[in-house]
Amino acid sequence: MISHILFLQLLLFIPPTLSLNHQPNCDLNAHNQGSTLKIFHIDSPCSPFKPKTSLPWEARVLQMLADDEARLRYLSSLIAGKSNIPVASGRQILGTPTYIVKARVGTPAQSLLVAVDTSSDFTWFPCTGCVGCPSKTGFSPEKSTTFKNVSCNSLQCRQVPNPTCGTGACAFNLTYGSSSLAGNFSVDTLRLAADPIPSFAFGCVRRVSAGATVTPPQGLLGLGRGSLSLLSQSQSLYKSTFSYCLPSFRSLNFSGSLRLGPTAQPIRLKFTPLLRNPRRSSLYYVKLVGIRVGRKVVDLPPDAIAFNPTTGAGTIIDSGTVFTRLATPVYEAVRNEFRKRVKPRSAVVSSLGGFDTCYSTSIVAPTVTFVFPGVNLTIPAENLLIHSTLGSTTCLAIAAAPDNVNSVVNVIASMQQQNHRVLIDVPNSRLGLARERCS
Ligand SMILES: *[C@@H]1O[C@H](CO)[C@@H](O)[C@H](O)[C@H]1NC(C)=O
Ligand SMILES: *[C@@H]1O[C@H](CO)[C@@H](O)[C@H](O)[C@H]1NC(C)=O
Ligand SMILES: *[C@@H]1O[C@H](CO)[C@@H](O)[C@H](O)[C@H]1NC(C)=O
Ligand SMILES: *[C@@H]1O[C@H](CO)[C@@H](O)[C@H](O)[C@H]1NC(C)=O
Ligand SMILES: CC(=O)N[C@H]1CO[C@H](CO)[C@@H](O)[C@@H]1O
Repeated sequence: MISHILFLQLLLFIPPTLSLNHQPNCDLNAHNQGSTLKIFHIDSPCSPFKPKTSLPWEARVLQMLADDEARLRYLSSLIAGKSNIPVASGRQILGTPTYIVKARVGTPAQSLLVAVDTSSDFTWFPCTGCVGCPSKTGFSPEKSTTFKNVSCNSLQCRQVPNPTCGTGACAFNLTYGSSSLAGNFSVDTLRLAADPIPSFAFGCVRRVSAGATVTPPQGLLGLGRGSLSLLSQSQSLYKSTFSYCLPSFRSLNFSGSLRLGPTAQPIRLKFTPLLRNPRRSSLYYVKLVGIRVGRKVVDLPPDAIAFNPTTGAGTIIDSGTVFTRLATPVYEAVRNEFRKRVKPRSAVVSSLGGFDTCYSTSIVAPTVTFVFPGVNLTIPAENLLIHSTLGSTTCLAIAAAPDNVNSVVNVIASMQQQNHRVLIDVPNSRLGLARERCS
């Protein structure tokens, strides 16, 4: 039954150039009602950051895969007490957070398009006169009547990465290997959709170390679960509850939504326990108990999927990594089963960059199902397979985690979450999932 659905989806697969002529509604305010924000892919026609030169699809996909490697190292480095974050080959890793929302900061409000990152706590914006920031358009604290520097003696200052004291104001320095962001820890009113959040604490970035190409250009909204995150700072308003639907990056004209707070959340979801790992306290962990390829339950080494609060190992849901990454033995077992079940059996496997399971002839692929207590997340073909521009190459869009990451983190990434509603409900320690066509 499931494989029939997948087969249908393959037949119905429409190359992007032919898809519905959907005019984007680029008015970021249009659906910013209540506590719901429109969410866009950073390359969307509605984004001012969309690439100026359009790389061919294959090159873009491979670039995203390469960026993910750095992201994985970043996630894996989020070990309590560790502040030095390694960076891959000089690329900046605040990473590839690929979805943006509109935030308004200060009084009167200044609009910024900030990346949402469910695995970061620290929110920051580039501030006036920032040396080395990629964008001239940031936040101008001097134009806001509600802006304040956080004092060095405050409790908040102690939670900041590498706090130092200038002349009474709390300063931070986020280090990423050879790159870093520095500035003053500040508070101001943050407005998301219709909600004002007074005295919201964030990093006002004044300096970026040379050589770094900082993405995202107008800052980052930290939706992690640690103490400095938006959720921790808006407890009374949002109660550590939010959901999102990420639009597919194949339909860049579509938008999704980020819905903050417990009200108006969908109810028809399936839930699995949400776990907290003290070793990586910003991240949203779930318990992966198995993976099916088609109907076959793949034999996986238990250590490679186990949740371990001592080492930080486990499986996380992340919005900033594009392609799902599995610990090498897990990936290999899944990939081998996938290859076995691809029809026709004579299809020849090739590779494309970091993807090692590609086909240049037309295939029928099995489904892949992530099994969590309470939810079986069956990945539909559109979230499982990457097709080259002309439809001539199809790859399994999952890869092995880089070998050098310390302790196992399996990452369920954004491509596999696209067109799903993901609900994070911290008070009830549960994560909800349902298929939803974002628009
Ligand atoms: C997206 O919108 C742009 C601008 O309206 C249009 O030119 C393009 O054809 C659309 N693309 C898709 C895939 O619908
Ligand atoms: C905050 O600190 C910055 C950096 O030192 C300084 O330029 C600014 O005047 C301070 N702003 C306020 C409101 O104290
Ligand atoms: C952050 O601190 C490091 C180590 O002291 C320093 O080398 C770096 O230049 C600082 N970063 C910025 C952007 O000032
Ligand atoms: C998930 O699939 C398994 C079969 O592998 C089944 O036993 C279980 O009931 C399913 N769970 C849910 C929540 O649908
Ligand atoms: C990086 C940065 O902007 N640090 C400043 C923070 O605020 C203090 C006090 O105003 C300054 O002395 C620092 O230079």
